[in-house]
Amino acid sequence: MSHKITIVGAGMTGATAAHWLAERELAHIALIDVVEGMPQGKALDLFQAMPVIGKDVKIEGSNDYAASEGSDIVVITAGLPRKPGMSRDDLLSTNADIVKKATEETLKRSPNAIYIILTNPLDAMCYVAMKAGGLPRERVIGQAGILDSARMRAFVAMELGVSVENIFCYVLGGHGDSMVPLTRHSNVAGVPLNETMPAERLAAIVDRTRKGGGEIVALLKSGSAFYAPSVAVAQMAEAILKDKQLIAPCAVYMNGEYGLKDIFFGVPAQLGRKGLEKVVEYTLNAEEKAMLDNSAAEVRELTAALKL
Ligand code: TXD
Repeated sequence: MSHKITIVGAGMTGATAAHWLAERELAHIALIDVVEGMPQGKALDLFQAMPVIGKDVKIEGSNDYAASEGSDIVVITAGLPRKPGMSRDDLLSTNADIVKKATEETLKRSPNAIYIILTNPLDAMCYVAMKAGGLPRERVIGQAGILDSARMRAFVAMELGVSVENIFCYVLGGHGDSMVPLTRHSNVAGVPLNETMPAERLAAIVDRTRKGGGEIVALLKSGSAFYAPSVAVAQMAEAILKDKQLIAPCAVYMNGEYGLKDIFFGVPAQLGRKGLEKVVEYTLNAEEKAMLDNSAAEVRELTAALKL
């Protein structure tokens, strides 16, 4: 296997992403974290699972960026997670410094890497990574939309008792409470979503989706969601390394699409070996466009607060 993925931040999402990635036997993995011994311990433990599942993946843990050398993809999860009652935006300045350093240090050792960002506040942290690395927009992609859409799909599956595989939902916009679940573009085995249940049930699902991250933070008491966010990373990495041209909602740099410029924003993105290959533009009605513009205004404000 010739591919390599570095994950900076070996906490809940980082280590679980390593787990999903190793199961797919996609690439060798380097796990990097500031906590002494922790990435080494998790890497060794995960490697010791490989004989059982029969996957030949090398997994190295380190406190030193030297371990990231020669990566095709760098995943950045390093940062502080939300505590109950804390907004994603409270994390802005602390996490910006962490993401900047992680980008600079990894880029020195992997000049062609494609970056997948997870650290919150997500859309602003993608911007930090792009600026810190002087990267073209193709190479910085934020993970949020696959997760938010998967949450909506899961809630629809619970409601209808239908296989999750039959359910397609698209949540666009910023990764905050103003995200935009596009019910008109969502469907269950081809049947428009709004024909599958009463309007108030659908409205409840839209609301629960928007608050989906907070629901889990409140239940866990410490830390935030990690299984679903990290499997989304694995899906993105697979699409990139296998050049799948997979269309999935991701945070990407807007260059006029959807009438938006100079912010990272969740839109349907086609992923392949170049990273972002193309932004897919849906036809939106006035109400949908207004919801996206509202979400974009929030992201713009937060991005401006970075003062980059
Ligand atoms: O969908 C999404 N985008 C998200 C994002 C879903 C879930 C979590 N989301 C955000 O990702 C969350 O709000 C945080 O900003 C990050 C990481 O969440 P995670 O749950 O993985 O947090 P952990 O378990 O605290 O792990 C973070 C690790 C931890 O081990 C720290 O020691 C490490 O980051 N860390 C660092 N590593 C390297 N370098 C530096 N400077 C550093 N600082 C902290």
